[in-house]
Amino acid sequence: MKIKTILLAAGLAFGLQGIAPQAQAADIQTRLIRFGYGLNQDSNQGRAAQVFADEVAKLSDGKMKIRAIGAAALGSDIQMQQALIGGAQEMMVGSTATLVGITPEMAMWDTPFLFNSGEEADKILDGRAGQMLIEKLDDKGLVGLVYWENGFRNLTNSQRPVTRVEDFDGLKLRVMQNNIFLDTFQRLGANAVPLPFSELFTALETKTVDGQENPYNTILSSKFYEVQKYLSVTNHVYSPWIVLASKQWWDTLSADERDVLLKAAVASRDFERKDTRQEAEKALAQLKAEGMQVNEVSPEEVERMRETIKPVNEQIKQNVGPAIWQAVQNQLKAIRQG
Ligand code: TK8
Repeated sequence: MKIKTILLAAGLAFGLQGIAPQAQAADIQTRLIRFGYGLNQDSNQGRAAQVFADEVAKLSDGKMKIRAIGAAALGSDIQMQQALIGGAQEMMVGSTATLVGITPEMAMWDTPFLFNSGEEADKILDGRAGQMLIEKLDDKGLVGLVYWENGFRNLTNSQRPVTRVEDFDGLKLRVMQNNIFLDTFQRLGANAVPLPFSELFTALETKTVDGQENPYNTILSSKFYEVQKYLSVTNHVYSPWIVLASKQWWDTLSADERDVLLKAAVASRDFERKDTRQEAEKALAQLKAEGMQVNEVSPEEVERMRETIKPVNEQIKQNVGPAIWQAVQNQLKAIRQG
């Protein structure tokens, strides 16, 4: 009898205690979230999208469902950005370079030879400067969550090995849809053609363009080696990807729901960078095995390329403004001094 009373009291106590956490239970609704991306499902982008989806499901007890849709099935980067702004799509991941039309400051990340390593990029992107740029998206109808690694870009083409600046001459190169990339490759002497990534494979296959530039991972996962003979190791720029949400939709979410998405985004970012770097290390050998002819570019020639395209920095400075430009330079200096 006594034991029963104690148990009853304990049960009551637990029951009462149970009420408090329940009253504060996470404010999470059942939601279906479309998350679009441009690369194939079997790519570093696709794998990280899956990690994001799994993480969101886990943190929301399965209430928030990410439907990850790859291969640009929801549209090119720019089309998806517009869908987010209009509230017709919830989330996406894509290149910061394709955002420059909406947020000119994003051109910061198009600065040729800005970063010396992925780790250096992480520090800047996850630090104050990266945050300053993310904030610029706010009044454009977009919310930026985290940066993923697209990576150092390298040149491929079907015509010839590019070992010197002169080899760019007349090459018809697809570039991302942004004036900085257009200007950069025009200065090198190429005939630069802006095209969405979603049209790139076909453009290469039909020889509408001779070449393109992207990280090893993408050259591999998009099977560009099937239609491109030459790969020149230029590492001319480090490209981030950015995970975006529709601001219109984000504003309807509870604080708990936003928290789930932010935490999952950080987890996906950490996974993605590791995965991308591991893959990149092996990718060059795989591309050679697929028959690509790979050439290095000598430090002297890299220096000549750097000098040739230096004037684009002025254009970028104008786009981003002196505050952000200087913040990045200062932070880089601090990192390099250790
Ligand atoms: C994928 C693109 C791609 C980018 C490009 O949607 O366009 O070349 O490097 O990753 O964002």
